[in-house]
Amino acid sequence: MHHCSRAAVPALLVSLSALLSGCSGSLTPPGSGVRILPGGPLPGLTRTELASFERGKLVFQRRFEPEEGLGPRYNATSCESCHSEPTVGGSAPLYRNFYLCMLGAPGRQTPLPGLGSAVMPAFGNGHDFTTEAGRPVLADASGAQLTVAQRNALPLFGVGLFEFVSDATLLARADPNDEDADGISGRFNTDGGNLGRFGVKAQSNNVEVFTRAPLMNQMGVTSDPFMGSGAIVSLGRLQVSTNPDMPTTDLDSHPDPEITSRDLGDLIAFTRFLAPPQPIRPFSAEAERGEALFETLRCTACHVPELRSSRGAVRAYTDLLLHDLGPELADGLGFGVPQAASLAPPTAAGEFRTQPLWGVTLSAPFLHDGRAETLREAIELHGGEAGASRTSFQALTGAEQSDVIAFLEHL
Ligand code: HEC
Ligand code: HEC
Ligand SMILES: [Ca+2]
Ligand SMILES: [Ca+2]
Ligand SMILES: [Ca+2]
Repeated sequence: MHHCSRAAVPALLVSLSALLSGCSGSLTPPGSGVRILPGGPLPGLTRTELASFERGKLVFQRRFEPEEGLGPRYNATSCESCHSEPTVGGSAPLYRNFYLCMLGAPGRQTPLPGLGSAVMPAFGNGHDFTTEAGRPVLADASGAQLTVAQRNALPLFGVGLFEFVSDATLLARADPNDEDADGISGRFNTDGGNLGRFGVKAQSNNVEVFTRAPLMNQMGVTSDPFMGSGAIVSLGRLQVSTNPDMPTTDLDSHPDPEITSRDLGDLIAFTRFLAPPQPIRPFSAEAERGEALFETLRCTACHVPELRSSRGAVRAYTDLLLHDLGPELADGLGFGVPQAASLAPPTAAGEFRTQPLWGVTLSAPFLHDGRAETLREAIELHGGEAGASRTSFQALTGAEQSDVIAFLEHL
């Protein structure tokens, strides 16, 4: 790997990595501005919110020990283990991937016996399964359909703003039966009651659930809920080990809950108030041409540049809806209870939430399991509803394709 060719390195890191690799100056794309490293709080927070954000960052970075409730099974000891690149709150390289595993047919899938969710813990004791090169294999498969998939960590910069996008905004974009006949049929997902916004299948409604779930499923850290009936039962058990209204519990010797409500509140505040990545301004000439092509190719049919929210415009390049990207990407896991559609099956087994593209270049590798190393590969793996967009991309000249990539690199 020659780091000099990577336009993705944030400018604040440029001087250091240039120094180390001895190739100064060539890390930012020609004609482009400066990349400001994300990781800070949203502007305009109250003093109380800001203090909670700062404390929450420390909880996010805390490495839990078994004496503090880590485990008995876990994949990592801190949130930061998987959300660290290029800085706290970001994503992770491929080696942090974990497996999801469910038994049964989509729609009626259950976690493996003895596990509370689809997440496969790699560490700890008491497994009811064995692994083949790290891949889950049931000791007693007993004929049930076994679905295994991988996940690569998502970056968290700005995602808290999705809570401030109204249901009405999401509903207005849904077109489950493709009534405008453009080949694109986005539909919303729900957690069984409330509209989904979080997770690669938009299976979760709010940051609280998507904080308590990884605490439990990735780290084995139990917690008590804040929201009470505000967070509705997750029918398919999703990534939550129990009803999210309920406290999580486990069988280690540490008394539950294993995180105080103050620490949990601060942890939620950290994710909720992380500012989005700042686009590189001004756009280079290439990026400007690429932006126009991005629209011509109809990438914007799913990667909607801007959603309205009660905290202002959210320029995330997503509609937060589910789309079928074809059999090659489909993972067979039916999280959530998606909007009814005559075109699509009742489960989200073949679908994914449109991944936001703000700051995308900072979060390689790409796609839900990190199978794409480059942005170009990610685009070329779009099929299904995005097949026409991909074909149009492939029909561009090499220079035009580079313009599209340059545009993405500026977001
Ligand atoms: C073992 C790796 C790992 C750990 C540890 C981890 N995460 Fe994640 N995180 C992921 C992956 C992978 C996803 C996408 C999962 C999915 O939707 O299936 C994700 C998604 C999220 C999302 C949703 C982002 C979005 O765009 O919708 C939030 C919020 C989140 N994580 C917060 C946390 C918090 C808080 C912690 C610590 C309690 C944590 N994560 C620990 C890997 C991890
Ligand atoms: C039909 C909806 C749809 C269209 C059209 C579409 N995309 Fe996507 N895009 C998605 C979904 C859904 C994902 C997430 C797939 C996954 O995680 O496996 C995604 C993921 C991506 C990613 C990877 C992001 C990441 O962080 O992993 C890139 C880059 C991307 N799209 C670019 C484009 C470009 C460029 C176009 C136009 C040529 C385009 N997309 C058209 C739905 C769409
Ligand atoms: Ca525990
Ligand atoms: Ca449509
Ligand atoms: Ca316990």
